[in-house]
Amino acid sequence: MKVMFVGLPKSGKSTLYAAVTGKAVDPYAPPEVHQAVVKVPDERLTHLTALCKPKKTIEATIEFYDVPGCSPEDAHGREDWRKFLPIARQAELLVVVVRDFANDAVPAHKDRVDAAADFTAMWDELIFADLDTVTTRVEKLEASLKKPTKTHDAEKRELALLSRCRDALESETPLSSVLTTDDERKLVSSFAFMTQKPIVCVRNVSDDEAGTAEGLPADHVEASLALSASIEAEIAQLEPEDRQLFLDDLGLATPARDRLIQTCYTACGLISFLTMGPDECRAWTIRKGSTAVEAAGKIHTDLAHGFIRGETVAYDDLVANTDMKGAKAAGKVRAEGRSYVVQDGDILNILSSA
Ligand SMILES: Nc1nc2c(ncn2[C@@H]2O[C@H](COP(=O)(O)OP(=O)(O)O)[C@@H](O)[C@H]2O)c(=O)[nH]1
Ligand SMILES: [Mg+2]
Repeated sequence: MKVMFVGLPKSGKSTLYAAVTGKAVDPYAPPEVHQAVVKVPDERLTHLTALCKPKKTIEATIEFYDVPGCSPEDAHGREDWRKFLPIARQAELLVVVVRDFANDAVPAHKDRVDAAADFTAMWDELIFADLDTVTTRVEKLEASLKKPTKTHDAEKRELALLSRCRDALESETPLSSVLTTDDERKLVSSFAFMTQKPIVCVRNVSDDEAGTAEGLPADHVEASLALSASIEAEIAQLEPEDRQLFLDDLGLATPARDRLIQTCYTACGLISFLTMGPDECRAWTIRKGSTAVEAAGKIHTDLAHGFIRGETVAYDDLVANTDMKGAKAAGKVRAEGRSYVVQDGDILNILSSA
């Protein structure tokens, strides 16, 4: 999964990126996109590893991107930001970071601390970016339809859909509400519209609010959470044994990295299933609602082709019965067919003729 941090300048995107990835960003470097792959923390996988002592353990991963800030008020600022849009369009999820902390040393963008207004400003930019794409394409299609071409029917269909998209964007409706069928989404998939992506809103609060603040209520978002990016970036630098003490002091159960990753999973409709054995214990990411044969295909296409059945046990059932042997004895290991809907935390063993 690719996750992109977007927001106004000085909202704390790079600080949050450092907190989540452990990689600091030089604030004086020229604006550029930063990218890092983060292992998804999963206590279940840690426990299975302790149980099986496999040769290797492979965590699920998530890619984070830090995109330079957007200054919509001035034409250059908008143009500069739009240079990064082709990269931002590759994201499956946008994390909009809004500033809600005072810091005299680093004045806020336009000297304003107003998280709700900043979220709206960023949201408008996403709408404008899509509207530009749609308008340009509509004009091209209209011109093309005036000439005799063999592709008229397909062009007419696309034009009808994009005209609906344009109307929606003009009334500030995200394209996720317009493109509701697989056919519609396929027809315009090459545009990778920004307002089609799920959004998580992060309210970046001051250090003293780190343990108490709540997420910003905002329209069009899948989830909202509050954190203090600067304190979380400090926590990320600590040795693991000191980290929990620091978090306890702040009244936090887990670091922002874990909370954010969990929120991204939920916002994208993703879950994890696990595989275990003497060679390898591994966490896999799939869409919620995926079937056993789709999960098999995630591991290897051959496993899906030759699918016979999936031996399945819920993680909690395995733990409650100590190990796989115990779970089997307690009747908790089920044989499931190809259409079984995989649940978060299922431990799967796929039997295949391949
Ligand atoms: N007090 C405080 N300062 C922060 C916080 N988050 C970021 N900053 C500071 O604000 C400045 C801008 O942050 P940065 O992450 O570079 O913002 P970006 O422009 O959105 O990438 C940096 O000097 C950070 O140290 C926070 O939660 N609290
Ligand atoms: Mg930055």
